[in-house]
Amino acid sequence: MAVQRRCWDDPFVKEAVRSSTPLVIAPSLSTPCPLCRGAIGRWTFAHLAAVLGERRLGVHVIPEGSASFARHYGPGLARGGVLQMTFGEFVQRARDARASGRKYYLQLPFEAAEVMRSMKATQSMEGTYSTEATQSMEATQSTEATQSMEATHSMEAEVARLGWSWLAEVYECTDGTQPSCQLWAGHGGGSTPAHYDALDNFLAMVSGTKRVWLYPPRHAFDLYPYPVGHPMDNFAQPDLERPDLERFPALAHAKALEATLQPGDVLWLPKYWWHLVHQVGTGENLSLSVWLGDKGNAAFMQEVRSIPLAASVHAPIHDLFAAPAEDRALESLLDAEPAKALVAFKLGRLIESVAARHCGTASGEFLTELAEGVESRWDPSSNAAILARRIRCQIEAFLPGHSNAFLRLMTRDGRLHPGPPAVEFVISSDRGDRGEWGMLESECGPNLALSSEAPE
Ligand SMILES: O=C(O)CCC(=O)C(=O)O
Repeated sequence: MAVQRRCWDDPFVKEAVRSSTPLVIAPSLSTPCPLCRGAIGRWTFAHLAAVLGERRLGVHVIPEGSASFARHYGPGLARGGVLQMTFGEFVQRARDARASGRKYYLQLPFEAAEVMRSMKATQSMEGTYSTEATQSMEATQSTEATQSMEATHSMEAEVARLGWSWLAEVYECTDGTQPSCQLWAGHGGGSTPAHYDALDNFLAMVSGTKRVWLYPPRHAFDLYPYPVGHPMDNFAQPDLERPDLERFPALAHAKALEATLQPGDVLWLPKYWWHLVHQVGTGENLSLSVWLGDKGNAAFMQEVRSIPLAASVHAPIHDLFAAPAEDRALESLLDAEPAKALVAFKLGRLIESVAARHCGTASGEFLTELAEGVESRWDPSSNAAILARRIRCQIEAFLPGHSNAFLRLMTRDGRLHPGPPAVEFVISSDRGDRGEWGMLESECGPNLALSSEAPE
């Protein structure tokens, strides 16, 4: 199925943003979406090489035969890695790529906080966005913001040309939201493997074509995310361009929405939607991601804390892998309530994180056994049994009557056990913390932690 497509001045755009419905925001009467209008026809490899000069930038490289730019690579550059070079050197390497067989992908993160702040001062946030008003406002802003910077021929001046006020209007961010952005420059053929981000995203196509596959948060467990704590725990383990259904049978349940992005298109990509992005063709491929919003963790933590733990779990613990009707009931519930599906996914990952803390690498086995209902054979005073009870009570509190099915959703089809091969990754961009789930665990974990207050 295709992602819906609407012109950027269609009132539905705001509705799609409000309701977290992915959308391709297309040109209107051949006028590109304001967000990227100032870059279309201007941002070329040659122009950016001149603008960025001697700055050394991170360029991902993958060897001949590879098509997938993971975020983290193996030791050495045998499986790919990240090199530092100027934009000009990247262009040269991209030109030589046909001979070397390698692929290069330049990824330049930058902040646009200042630009958004100055835009806010000059714009009215009221009412519906009209095409004419938009165009004149963007033009004024672009001129004012760039005049002082144009002389320096800087990336800041380039960034100021983008349609920040359109974005602020559409995203309704009057609260000082600070986007983080990334320029993607490739030479075609490579893919960014399936993953989700915890922020909302507007992915603007500037030159070349990208093909995108989107999976809703509800299908997260069908995509076999790497285990919590793995440096790629927001990535799917399988290669979704070449799915191995024998090894990853649950992939058969995950149906993607598809979109092709051309210059002037912007993909509205709500947070936690999984996405796989492929650069089509062999020419210059330039796009821009603008991430906005908050990760929703504060709301999640409040929600989890505010649910009183169920005192007991009424659902009988039986041979849980043989209850398709229960599975279907949970799946229908999550299909009907995408927001609940997202919180359920986060709760599942939190549980995985807590289990890993107590069981180490055996956590996948532990949770899989729990889903199979074997804990009735455990000594009730053992740590494992206490942890199992707390986990069940937490799930029951959030999804009454569905705790068995939820544990199954998390673990069946080998999702957690035996799990992926041992981690052997060089981390190319150190997150410097324990990642999203570690943070949630320290905030919410006490609900689940082993303690003498565990409900019996
Ligand atoms: O365009 C790409 O290759 C990846 C884009 C992406 O993952 C993102 O914008 O979050």
